[in-house]
Amino acid sequence: MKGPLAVKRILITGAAGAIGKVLRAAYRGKYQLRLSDIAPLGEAAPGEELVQADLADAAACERMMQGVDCVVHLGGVAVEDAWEKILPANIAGCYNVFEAARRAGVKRVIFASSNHAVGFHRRERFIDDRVQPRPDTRYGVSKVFGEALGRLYADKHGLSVACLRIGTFRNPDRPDNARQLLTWISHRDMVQLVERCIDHPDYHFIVVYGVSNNLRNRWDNSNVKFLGYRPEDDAEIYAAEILARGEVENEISAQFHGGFFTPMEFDGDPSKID
Ligand code: 15L
Repeated sequence: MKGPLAVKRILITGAAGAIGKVLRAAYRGKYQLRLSDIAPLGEAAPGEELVQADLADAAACERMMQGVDCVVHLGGVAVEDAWEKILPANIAGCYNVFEAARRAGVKRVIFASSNHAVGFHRRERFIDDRVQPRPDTRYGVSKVFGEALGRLYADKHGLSVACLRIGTFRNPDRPDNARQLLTWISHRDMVQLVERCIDHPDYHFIVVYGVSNNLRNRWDNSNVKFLGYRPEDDAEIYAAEILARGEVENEISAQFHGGFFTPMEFDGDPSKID
């Protein structure tokens, strides 16, 4: 990063989505917020600027980037979808965001990656930030692409970049099934994690797992202790109740970190996936 980061204005892309809405409410008054989405964003509150735009539109990305200190890039398709949807939103859109940030002199980009970038690692393996990409879907491939772009823009252009491999951000208060005993992140932990990534004065390129303090967590964040992320919630208090339901996870899903994304369109051989 070129010089210390003093954050004034944050651009949140995908601000009308599930994570965006929660961050918007939590950061109102704390940062100057520029909120962008292709979907309607409602009325602007004091301290907010709203930009309705398509991230596949490079010129629109350049305009929304002016005067921004830090981007929280959440925009794009958030689940598996057809390539025709993933390509403009998650590939071209992600490129447009990083490139517009570079051109505008933005110092930091926090990219919402996903556990699905590494979804085909076996679940019995505890994985960290250095494991190879093993996407489980086209969506997962788009997250690997975004992480690679982040690495490029950090090394080549000096942007400070954090890639958040988010687990399951759904129910604010509790996990909903057995896999989420591992992968759940509560809303308040997500707010804390992104805030730490915004406020930390100096890092070059980091990969962080977005997960609560779950007893059954299988993702190692020891590389980013310096951020001071101290998740407050633990899915485990719901474990007995969830496991008593006796739900059986899909045979393929249960073997891999990516869970229910891994059996989608699956016609491979699980025994070959080491
Ligand atoms: C994701 O990346 C998705 O955006 C979300 O819908 C969840 O399915 C989550 O991963 C998960 O792995 O549970």
